[in-house]
Amino acid sequence: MTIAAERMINGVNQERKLVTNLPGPHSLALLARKENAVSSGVGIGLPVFITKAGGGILVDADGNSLIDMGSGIAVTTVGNANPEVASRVVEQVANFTHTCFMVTPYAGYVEVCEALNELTPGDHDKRSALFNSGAEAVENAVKIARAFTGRQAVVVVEHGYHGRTNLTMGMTAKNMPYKHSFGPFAPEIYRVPVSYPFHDGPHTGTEVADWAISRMEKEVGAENIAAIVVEPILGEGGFIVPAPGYFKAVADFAQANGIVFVADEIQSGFARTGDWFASEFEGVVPDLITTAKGIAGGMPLAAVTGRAEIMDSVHAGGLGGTYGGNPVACAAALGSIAWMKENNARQIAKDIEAIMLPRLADMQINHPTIGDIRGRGAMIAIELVKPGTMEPDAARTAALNKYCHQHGVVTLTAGTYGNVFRFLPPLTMPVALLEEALGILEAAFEATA
Ligand code: PLZ
Repeated sequence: MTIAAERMINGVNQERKLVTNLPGPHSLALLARKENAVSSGVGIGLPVFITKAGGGILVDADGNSLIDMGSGIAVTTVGNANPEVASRVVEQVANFTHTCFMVTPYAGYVEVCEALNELTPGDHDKRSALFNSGAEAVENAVKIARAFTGRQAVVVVEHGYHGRTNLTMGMTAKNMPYKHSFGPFAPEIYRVPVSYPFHDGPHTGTEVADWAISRMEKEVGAENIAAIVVEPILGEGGFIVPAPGYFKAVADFAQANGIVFVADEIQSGFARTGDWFASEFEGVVPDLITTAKGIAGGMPLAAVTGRAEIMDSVHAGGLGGTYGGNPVACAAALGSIAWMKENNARQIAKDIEAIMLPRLADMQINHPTIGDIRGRGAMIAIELVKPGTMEPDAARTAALNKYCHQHGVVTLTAGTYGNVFRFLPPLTMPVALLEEALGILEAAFEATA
């Protein structure tokens, strides 16, 4: 086992400890101020205000220590305030904070692009460009694919999630809370079936890929498609792992038709699933890959990486933005990537899977509401149904989430039907804390039965 066993990480005692009800009085006071100061459109999962974090623990304003099973939505893969990230950020921030790479450049940006070109699948000639958020990376992947192909159509899949900007809202499948009342959305976005093994009955991955391909041919026309954008494991959609063959068949169709195949690895990337990138599991080499979240240990950074001839097809000056590849975020990314290499992050993710999957399978025996257990590495989920049916149980999912929150475990839900409970622990999660969190989940099943 390579998972952390220390009691103290980054000055944070690796112990769940509740000294008040959650949220405690300091958090409640801050929440009242939040309600007066922050748009109510910005929601909060668990309103405990965080003051310090590290390893597998978040400490709140009342001195409660909570187990972090979400990593800030798959971001702090190397742990919160990982010293390797924090020290490089401190050094960079003291030297200079910003120049704008397009005005006067700096080495960190180039070094992050070199690392991305090395770590992403395929040994062809690659280039990268850096941005601030996942949505911005997806937008730019579409811009690049359109410039390269001279085509307009963008194909996405059911249950897909790509962001909250206008284009990426249109590319996202789920209405609430992402799209409702925010249209009209950008044109030329087409949605095709995705392999969802738990719901596909007897249909195989390649069969569903055939339906998707037929839809593209008949409804869009392959020669009109600039890009197909797919998450190799669908994140917000509920950690849907397409059946073997689906992802590959769609990628092969893209290749055969001059379509740019874009893997959105913003949630699944950077060692999260036990490979550097989830595409590798099926041996798919995407033309372009979008990354963000886990790339920089919590600093905002995103990227598009891909085939040199595609990335270089854009006119000079066509890609950029004031902050894209900010030097502090680049320093954080270099620290995060160094930590992942030095600590064999991919193996840690596999170790976490090896603890979680059998434990969840045990729970399923007594709790048949667990209809499906899926995911890879440190990206694991359960889908909850009314026992013996396929009917989604969003109410039970919410009740479980609430129980975990009240007992000091920060958990997240997901899924188009709101019935997926997902786990994204940081790779610095000590084994004992991971097991404790699973114990609380089991108690949550009993308490909400
Ligand atoms: N593509 C695959 O998972 C972000 C969204 C949280 P940004 N997922 C978390 C929320 O409710 O806004 C995501 C993703 C995939 C793109 C994105 C978008 O990344 O950095 O949030 O823009």
